Amino acid sequence: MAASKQPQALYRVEDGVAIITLSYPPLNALHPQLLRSLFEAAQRAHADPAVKALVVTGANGNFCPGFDINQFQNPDQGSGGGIDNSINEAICKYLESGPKPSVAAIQGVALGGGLEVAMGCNARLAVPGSRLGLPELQLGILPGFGGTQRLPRLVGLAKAAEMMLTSAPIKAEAGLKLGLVDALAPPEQLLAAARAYALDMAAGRRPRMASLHRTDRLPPLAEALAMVDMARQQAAAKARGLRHPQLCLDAIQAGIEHGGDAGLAAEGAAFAAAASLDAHKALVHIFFAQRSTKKVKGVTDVPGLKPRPMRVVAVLGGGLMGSGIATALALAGIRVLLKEINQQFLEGGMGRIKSNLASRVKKGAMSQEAAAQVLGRVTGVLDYSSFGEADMVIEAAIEDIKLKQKIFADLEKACRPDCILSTNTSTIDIELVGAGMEAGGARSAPRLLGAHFFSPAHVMPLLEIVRTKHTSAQCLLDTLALATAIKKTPVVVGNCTGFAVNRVFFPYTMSAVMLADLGLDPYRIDAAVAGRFGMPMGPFRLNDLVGSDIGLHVGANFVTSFPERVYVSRLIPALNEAKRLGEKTGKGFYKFDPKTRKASPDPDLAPLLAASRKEAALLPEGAKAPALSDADVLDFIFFPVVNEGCRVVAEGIVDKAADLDVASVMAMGFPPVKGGLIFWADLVGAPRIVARLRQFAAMVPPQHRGFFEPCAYLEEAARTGRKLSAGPQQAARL
Ligand code: 3H9
Repeated sequence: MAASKQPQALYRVEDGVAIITLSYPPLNALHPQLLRSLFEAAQRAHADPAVKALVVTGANGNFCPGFDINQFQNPDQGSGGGIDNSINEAICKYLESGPKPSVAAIQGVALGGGLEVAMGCNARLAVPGSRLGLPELQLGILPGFGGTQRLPRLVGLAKAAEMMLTSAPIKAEAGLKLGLVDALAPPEQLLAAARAYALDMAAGRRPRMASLHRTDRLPPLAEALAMVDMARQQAAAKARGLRHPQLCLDAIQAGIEHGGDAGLAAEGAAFAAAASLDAHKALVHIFFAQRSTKKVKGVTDVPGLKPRPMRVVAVLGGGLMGSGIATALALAGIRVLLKEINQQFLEGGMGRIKSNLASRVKKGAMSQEAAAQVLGRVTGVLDYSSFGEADMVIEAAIEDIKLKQKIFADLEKACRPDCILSTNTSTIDIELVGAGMEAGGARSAPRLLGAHFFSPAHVMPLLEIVRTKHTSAQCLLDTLALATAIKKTPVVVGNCTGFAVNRVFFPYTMSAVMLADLGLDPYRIDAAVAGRFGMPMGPFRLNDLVGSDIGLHVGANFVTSFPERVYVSRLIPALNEAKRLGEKTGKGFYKFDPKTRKASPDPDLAPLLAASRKEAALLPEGAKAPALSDADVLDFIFFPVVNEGCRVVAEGIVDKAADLDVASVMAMGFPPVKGGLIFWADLVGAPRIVARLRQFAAMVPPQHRGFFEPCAYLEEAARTGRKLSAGPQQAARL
């Protein structure tokens, strides 16, 4: 069916059944106009004497991904997307208890409001593999078309709460077992099967179920309330003070205590409350920001430019990063040449890939046979003789500039002229990496780029694609397509020391170390950053995960590139000298239980801290550590991070501020409910950030004040009220 771009419910009658097709490309999201049209179509079917039953389905091979999320960002619609609950309830009630029975015919996805419309129908037929779920919580809201009431009544309370709280969809096959799906049908038979099912109900050959009033799947009241209570505790532990999961559970509880109709009213109120919270705005922002990173001006909009096939990728280096990258590639069906410098290292690299796959098998994410097939895609090599096959090379050797330059000189000779040459360096200027190639790298410059993965590379969701001013649009497009193929979110960034992600990471660690040198307890700092702010872990715990040696090495690049705004402490070098490298040596800032690897504070750190504080001399002799609250600690750590983020935006290292938001969430673990670094900074407000940076600068001796110096972009925003997310008027594009 050729679908118009207009949101509408198409209507036709076949064999006495009204087929109502949700149509709004690409996936048939429930635009308010589509909802109105669906209501009219349902009314028309009920009024039509030739119609005995209704089937609701979707155009474009898809059912529906829920309410149109764009409406949540539409200022004309007010908070919550201007949802008219009366029409939505009317639709579901009409389908559920109107004069004629209804069936939902599902393929692709039935998510959020889409699944809620389907649950309003008297039965659901689905194509195997289609995905059903209520992921509203991931947008900071809760199901608002009756999902909090109907799902528990169809699949049971425990499963329904799990589906809503995790936002994870289930496959149609699982839905069949749980009672969410009534029958499966292959795509070509879906409509016919749904029609027959609907006619069976109309003729009384099958019972007509109304899920809102079912009670058979709900446990006795006391048991149900205990379950809700447990879900509340789990949600509170996982979601650190967030209100919307609790609001969702409020609605579920109301329905259990007072029945489905009262539950619907409670759901409406809870939905409105959640929709007014900052978390909702932040999560919707992240939803769209994540999708917009794939659209790169001058690359994805070039007419006729298409990604080239990526069949073979060579990975240089089988260490932690290289083996993770090779795992990600092989999992996506790509053939991998894994090159190492000797047999022993090669075996180590292959062993790491095997164990990455084994842990997936253990978690039930894949079968033994599938893992063996994936491993079969990786060929270990010790020289460049097979590199002519490679469509792309990803170099993941150690961070030694001379070594990398030699490797790229060799690669230029070993690879085809159309092969993309990329480096996984985390900080080094890409042009420097390529400088050892012929004509100083100029000849191969268009195919040279950074492909910066984050450890563990087969798990972490971001790929930072670094372009130089010479990188060709074709090579960028190919790498963007590769990112999608290996299920990573790509962010294309400009070339500089640290690119986007590590640029904002460096003040994060430095301000934490400065606080420790000011006399604050590192464990307390970590507790505030992780517990109160919501980062996955604090900066000292992160140092132990990454390794003090790596921290020192990476830090040195920043000291060279940005000497006017670095804080150099003795603390990390002292940890290195004491062989306290972190988890890998059993101790760093923390000590690690050799068996469980659990981190705990280490009293042996005290002398190192004392020595570092003495040498830093940030405070006058004998002065006490400043009395900073946890809120002060968070400002001290995150405002320099925002400041550096503003430089990244102003220099055009990222195309748009939203790209940095995505990168900060996906690589740094910045809490998504805060919407990413710059989105959050706008909520805090540039004037407050600038004022606080000035206060912090005044706390330390003059030679360290450059660390807090607000950049011109941040200052201008503070002065003019311009949003930091607006981007520079004229980006100093690289
Ligand atoms: C809701 O339903 C509230 C209700 O309870 C009641 C309220 C009272 N709206 O992700 P993709 C677009 S809240 C608008 O790249 P994939 C998406 O932006 C909703 N647009 O593909 C993209 O557009 P573009 C609850 C939507 O295959 C294009 O479709 N539902 C919506 O990787 C392709 O998407 C959700 O939270 C939408 N609802 O993933 C589900 N959904 O091409 C949100 C998608 O212009 N959606 N688009 O960039 C998803 O999780 C994924 O998009 C999905 C497909 C799994 C469906």
